[in-house]
Amino acid sequence: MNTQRAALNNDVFMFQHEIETMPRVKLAALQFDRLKKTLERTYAKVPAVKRKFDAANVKPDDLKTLSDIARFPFTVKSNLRENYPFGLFAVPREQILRLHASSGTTGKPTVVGYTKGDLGTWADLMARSMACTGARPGDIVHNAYGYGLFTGGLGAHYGAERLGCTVVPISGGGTERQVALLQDFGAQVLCATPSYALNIAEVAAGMGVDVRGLPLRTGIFGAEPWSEAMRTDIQQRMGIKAVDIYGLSEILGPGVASECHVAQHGLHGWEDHFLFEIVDPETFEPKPMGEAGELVITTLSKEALPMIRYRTRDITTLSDEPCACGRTHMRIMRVTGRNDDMLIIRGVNVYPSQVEAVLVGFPGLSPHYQIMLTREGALDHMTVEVEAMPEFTGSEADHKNKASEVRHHIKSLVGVTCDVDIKMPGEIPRSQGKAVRVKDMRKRTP
Ligand code: DLL
Repeated sequence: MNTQRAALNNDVFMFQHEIETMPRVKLAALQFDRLKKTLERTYAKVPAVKRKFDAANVKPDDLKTLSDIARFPFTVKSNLRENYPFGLFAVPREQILRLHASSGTTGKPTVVGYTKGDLGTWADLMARSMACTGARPGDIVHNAYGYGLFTGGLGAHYGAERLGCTVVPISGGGTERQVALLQDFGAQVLCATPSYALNIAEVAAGMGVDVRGLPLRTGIFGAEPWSEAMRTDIQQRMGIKAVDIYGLSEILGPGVASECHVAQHGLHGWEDHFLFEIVDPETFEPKPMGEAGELVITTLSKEALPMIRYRTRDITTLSDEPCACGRTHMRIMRVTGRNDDMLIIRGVNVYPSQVEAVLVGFPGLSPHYQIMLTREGALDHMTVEVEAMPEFTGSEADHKNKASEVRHHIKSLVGVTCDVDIKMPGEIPRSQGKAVRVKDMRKRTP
């Protein structure tokens, strides 16, 4: 193991070296074997899934090659709600050691469960993901993901312990205290949503603390869409490497995929545990490697809650190009946004992260923004509110000029016409977890 490690880039430390560098042909064989077993078990144990397969006239035996997965029906979020709370579990409730849930905006929460085996797999995959981002055994991990029903806090917690790190289980909020503990304990690794990391950096600056002077080295940021511009901004402010991590509770929680600190370009999706597909979000036809569409994931090892072709609603592309780090698992490129977060403004499709890419790093602006949606007659209207930098002490006319400059950039780079309102520092609400980027006031206007 050590000699193999030494043969690779010195910088590359892998938590599960043999698996992470497995030749793709072997990986596909492992996937086929695990997929077959997952289909058989789910069909036998989950009546709601059996009914769906039967209605689609397909049986686990119909899987002859990996690409036959396209014959099986999708699972969507509403299937979890219809079977609330435990109806999709494939094991007796007594074998479930942990529940998590996401609140959602309407109706019942989505409930997910884990067996002892699932919790072990999750800790392993999070340890693998964290090592991939550059965390090392012995590091102090300041974990500012929320603890509780959200999977972020406990997911990162057990992964960091599994890797051999010292965990500071601080959760989100109490930002001045976060800064004090980052100073006192000297954490090397920060786990947070990117928007909360920005909040921490800002509060630190207000307290006269320069985060760049602290031992912090790596930021493991995810749970919400963020742009390359935001990465550059956070890296400069905090003097760290900011690395993307992806996951969703229905599939596992964090640790489904993770960027490597070597390339910082796309997230290695852990293919020994998940099968990734991209489908056209309208026709649901499979899309070839490299084409954008909706990410669909099938679990290959989950015991409590196996998921067959779960439609994530996340828009991205897959890449099986070799990576500089030596890992062979394919990469999920940056998730630009969710299907259901896409705004249609006067016929133009817009993701908030595209607007973010224009705003962050724009001279005179701070990276705090919000998108307000209103209705004017029959037309939807978008106003982008963004804060001026504290140093930008222009007159009202300067603010107007800046707003019109930003409006032009959004028009030419994103293609949408909007208003821009430059706010004073501190006027945009700060996030402690997943940032609320869009305020939809259309329902309130007649
Ligand atoms: O957000 C799990 C997680 C925790 C991931 C901590 C990473 C770090 P959910 O609350 O179920 O789970 O939300 C899942 O969040 O479908 C995406 O839309 C979005 N998301 C998660 N990670 C990223 C990312 C957790 N790196 C939903 N980039 C997913 C963009 C992300 N969107």
